[in-house]
Amino acid sequence: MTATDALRIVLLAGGVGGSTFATGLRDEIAGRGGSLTVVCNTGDDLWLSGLRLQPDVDSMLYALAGVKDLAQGWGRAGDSRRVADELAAWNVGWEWFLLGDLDLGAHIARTSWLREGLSPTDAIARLQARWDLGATLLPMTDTEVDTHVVLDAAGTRMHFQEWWTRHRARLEPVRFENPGIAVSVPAPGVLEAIAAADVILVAPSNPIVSIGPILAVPGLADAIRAASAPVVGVSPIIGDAPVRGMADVCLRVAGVPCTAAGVAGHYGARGADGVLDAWLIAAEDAEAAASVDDLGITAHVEPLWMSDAARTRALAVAALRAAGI
Ligand code: FO1
Repeated sequence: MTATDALRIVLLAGGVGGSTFATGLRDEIAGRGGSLTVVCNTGDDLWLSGLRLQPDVDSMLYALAGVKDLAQGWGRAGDSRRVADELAAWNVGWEWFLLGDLDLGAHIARTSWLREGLSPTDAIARLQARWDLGATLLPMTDTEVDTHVVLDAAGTRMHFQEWWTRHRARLEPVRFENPGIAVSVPAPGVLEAIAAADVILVAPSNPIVSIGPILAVPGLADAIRAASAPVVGVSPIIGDAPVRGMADVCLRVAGVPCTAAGVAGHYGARGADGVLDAWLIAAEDAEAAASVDDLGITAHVEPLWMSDAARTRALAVAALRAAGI
């Protein structure tokens, strides 16, 4: 690309960590006149209290709009729970899964548009039109592929959100399943964005239940492998522990070591049927650089903690630098 071309970035991301990284990226490329398309995980979506919830999409939406509850990592800042308390009194929904009043507005809007016949992509387009996000938000697929956590050989299962929020990932799973993912198709615009990208980034999101479902949508990983853009990932593991959340349990279930190199190996090198060209790891994991390089993935040691807006933006700069931009 030349200096006059607008930089086109595609980010694959989950909700909590992914949306933080996306804000830094958006802030950085705004000054460079670039465009950002976020392909968001919809594997943790669910129907609850008659409403369609898209937790990762909404975390991304709220973060980019500047209305996310940053301390909590999800939901709207300054939200209240008047409706949630009423629903609990009627024993509707899950008492352990809080739907704030402002958040409920998004769920009701989405569900009413879906009932009118809009696709999830179109509903998300309407939701994001409310704010100037500085990015385009796409779901990975319009097909419902909610994640199930299978708990035993007999196939006993629960929805991922129940396992994650009610049981705090303490029940040992046998595996995760996304029913229907084998026949899902990438949402409109996803393959086109990947093909046209100048750089493809993989956010520091949960590799198994956030990035995993995105890459499992048929055709999506192949499109990344076929893309002309470099693919750079950011490790969600620092010092052998997840930056946030309970990704260590998910990695163990999938048989992936909870290390920066382990996750790089899980994603694999593009040259070896994987998706990565480069992988950002923290200084705490610098000794893993050689084994990442041995996978055919170029390791870059960078500060990965997104502890404030400046550090988050610096991480976005580092990811673009690793892509040669
Ligand atoms: N996470 C929680 O730990 N407790 C909750 O009560 C909760 C409610 C909730 C409601 C809407 C929403 O979009 C997300 C919500 N989350 C909640 C976050 C969510 O369960 C997970 O952190 C993500 O799905 C994991 O990616």
